Amino acid sequence: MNTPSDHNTLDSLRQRLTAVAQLDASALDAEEIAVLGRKAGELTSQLKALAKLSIEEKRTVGAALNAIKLEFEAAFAARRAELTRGANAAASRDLDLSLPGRDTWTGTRHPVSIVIDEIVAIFRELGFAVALGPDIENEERNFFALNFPPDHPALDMHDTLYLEARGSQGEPLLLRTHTSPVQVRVMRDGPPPYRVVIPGLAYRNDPFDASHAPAFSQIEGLAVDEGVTFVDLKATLSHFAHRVFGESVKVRFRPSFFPFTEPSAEMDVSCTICGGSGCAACKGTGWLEILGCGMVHEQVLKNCGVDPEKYTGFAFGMGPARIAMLRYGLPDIRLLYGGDVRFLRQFGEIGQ
Ligand code: 2NM
Repeated sequence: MNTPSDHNTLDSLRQRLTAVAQLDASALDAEEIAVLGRKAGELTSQLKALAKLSIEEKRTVGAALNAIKLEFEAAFAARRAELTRGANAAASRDLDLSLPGRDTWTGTRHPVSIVIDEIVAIFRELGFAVALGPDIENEERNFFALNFPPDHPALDMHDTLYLEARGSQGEPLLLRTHTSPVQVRVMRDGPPPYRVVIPGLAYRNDPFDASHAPAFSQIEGLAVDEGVTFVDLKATLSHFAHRVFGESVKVRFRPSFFPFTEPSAEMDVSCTICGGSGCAACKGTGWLEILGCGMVHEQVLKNCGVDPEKYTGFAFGMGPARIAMLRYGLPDIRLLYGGDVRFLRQFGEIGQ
């Protein structure tokens, strides 16, 4: 080992001193220990070795070593401060407070949901309650209780989606083809009066095209009480049409046929696009078909435990997707079920 009196020793310490200003953070820590460390630091060892020198040497060499020790301490502190300033500067370079905030996209009400909520709200004002039921049903509630004959084409596998699973009586199960089995459940659940609307999904074995979806929303309604007549049906559904499409639309009822109603009708409103003069939207007729309706068939009331001598009622059904297409001028139902956010966000954010 060199002695403290060696010029070599002091020279090499001075070189190390100048190098401190270039060290990175971990090398700085290591060098501080290597030079000033209490057990094995180079300077510490040299200071201990002063003991072997003469009094004269102790004075001069000791002073030089102490001076260089102070310089090391100052150099380590200065380099450490410089490295900290550099790190802070780098962090603030990465954080640009002038950037616009990130867009937080909260989603929208789906146009079909907007229409469903609006229709339900109109009927709730009239005293109708909302009723719900399961999507999986049996043929009895989906067809037979509703007066569909056993050879009705709707029962065919081509039209109805049957499940492989069986019901509790071993009977075939299917995805309901309309929400009407819920009306059957309502009527069997207790005596009239009933005033209910049933929003929900229905399923048909249809290819997905511009006007059909294999799963689609429906809203049906049922009003049964003593003395309910076709006048109540017309007044209720005309009021509804004016609330949805505006007071200025004209309303008409055309005779129609459904297995579960007699008489049956379809309700049209004057075309909301051309005002009734005829255009592409109404195929030149001036009218748009909005819903099907009728007086609940006697046989349906009987099948559901309601006495047709005492009670009468009307029922109706409509497709909110079709109403949304008319309302928003949409040419293809697949726009509503495609889930494309660029399409959906045009209907505004939640709360707007
Ligand atoms: C429609 C059209 C006409 C209807 C009938 C019934 C029930 F259960 F009371 F018999 N529910 N829904 C009905 C009547 C549905 O949809 C186009």
